[in-house]
Amino acid sequence: MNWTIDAAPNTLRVLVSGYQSWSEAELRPLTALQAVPLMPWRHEQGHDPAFLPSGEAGRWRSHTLIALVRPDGGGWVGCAGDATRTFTHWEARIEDQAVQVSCTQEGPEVPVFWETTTDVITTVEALTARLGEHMRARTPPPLRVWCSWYSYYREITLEAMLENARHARAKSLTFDVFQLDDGFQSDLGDWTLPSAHFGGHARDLPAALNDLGFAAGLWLAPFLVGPSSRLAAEHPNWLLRDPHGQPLLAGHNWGGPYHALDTTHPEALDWLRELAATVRGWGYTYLKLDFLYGAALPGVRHDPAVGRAQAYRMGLQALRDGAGEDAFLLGCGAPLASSIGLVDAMRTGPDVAPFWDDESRRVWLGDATGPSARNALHTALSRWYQHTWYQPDPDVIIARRELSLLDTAERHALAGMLDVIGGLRASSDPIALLDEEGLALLRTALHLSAPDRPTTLTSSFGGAVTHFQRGRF
Ligand code: 9PG
Repeated sequence: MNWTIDAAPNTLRVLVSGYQSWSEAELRPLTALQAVPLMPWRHEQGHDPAFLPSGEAGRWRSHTLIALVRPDGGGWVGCAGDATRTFTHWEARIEDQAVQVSCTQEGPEVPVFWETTTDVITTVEALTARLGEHMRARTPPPLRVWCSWYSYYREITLEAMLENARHARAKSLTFDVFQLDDGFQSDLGDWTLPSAHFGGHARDLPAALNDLGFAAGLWLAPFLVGPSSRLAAEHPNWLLRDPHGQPLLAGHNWGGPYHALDTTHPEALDWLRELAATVRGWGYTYLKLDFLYGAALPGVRHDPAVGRAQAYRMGLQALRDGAGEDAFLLGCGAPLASSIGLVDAMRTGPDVAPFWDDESRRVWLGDATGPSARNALHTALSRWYQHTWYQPDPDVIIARRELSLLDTAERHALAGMLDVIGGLRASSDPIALLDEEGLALLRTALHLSAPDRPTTLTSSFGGAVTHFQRGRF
């Protein structure tokens, strides 16, 4: 499908949404350049390798949603009508001083919306809300989570989890969940085997956390498989393949490349269901399901009739089935719109880091998907409308002064923005490292303003009523 827009290209801005949690979402002049990482080995982790930014000025690619905005706030909005089986790809480009927009779909053809509007913001909210009609019911109020990643990283231990939970209780910090992140497991895929340094087993944590008054949360990258894992050795036929029949390289992290599960393989789906049921049985009611893009990569699948979007959805459905309807699932590194209805919350930006910006990587290497407070805020704010799809998770605040390069203004900006974005409130600071100022900032960030978010989208900023449904947050 193609449309020609009747407007001077240099008067327009373009809104793009990004493919997955860590991809950049932004509003920019249409004539500007959409960045693409100069390192090809970074493409799988931040982008859809089958629909990368073009790297040409004046040519913008977006998943699910695109908008072109005139200086008066009016313009044009395109939005997918369904994201459960199909990826919808948009491109806006300048050709002969005119603006062309095209839409292609990967998967069974589904309807798309294309609207001309006097108010882009309202139309974006209305069309994306339709896509979100099948979102899971919001769990009121948004959860407040302590997560081990942004201070302990892979060095987390059972004892450090408990020590922080004890300190949080002693200081009456209002966390709902204590979530153990990456580092407890022996390898990607070998989730029930502990790492050498963890000092115990992940199954021993939930009861102790519950005793301290917190729900237990666990990180998994359920679609990834380490090349040296037991899972890869025992079930090589469950791996997504490249066109040469080799296990597909699904990205580079943890000191090397890794593979992904083929979620069209019935045994792999059974294993996923069982994995989620197992950790639920250990007492984890909150699961952070990370690197979910792995199941949606282009590759050769057991069932070639199943497309990428659908394969992804099948894998996520198996995890939901295993975890149970009442488990709280947070998606991360995940194709965004394709997760609607299966997750409760979703990371809507790249990782926060204890520094503001990484200019060398963002600007000079063309990669704004890397960790930094700036990248996290920029992308999560550019996805403001996605609260009708899931609870947004803008990632953690950092209130500590130690082990951080953030200055006072930056720490406060990060904490304040979480309240603006709404959704999950999270922190990762070792509680014992916080001085009085840090504790005060953390308490402020954990406080939910009410209402957290509008829940109905009948707002019209053109002079009519702005209607927020209050209560039930
Ligand atoms: C654990 C972390 C934390 C964090 C997640 C995710 O592109 N990359 O190589 C890349 C690596 C790690 C990463 C994101 C991107 O962080 O967002 O909260 O759980 O995994 O390993």
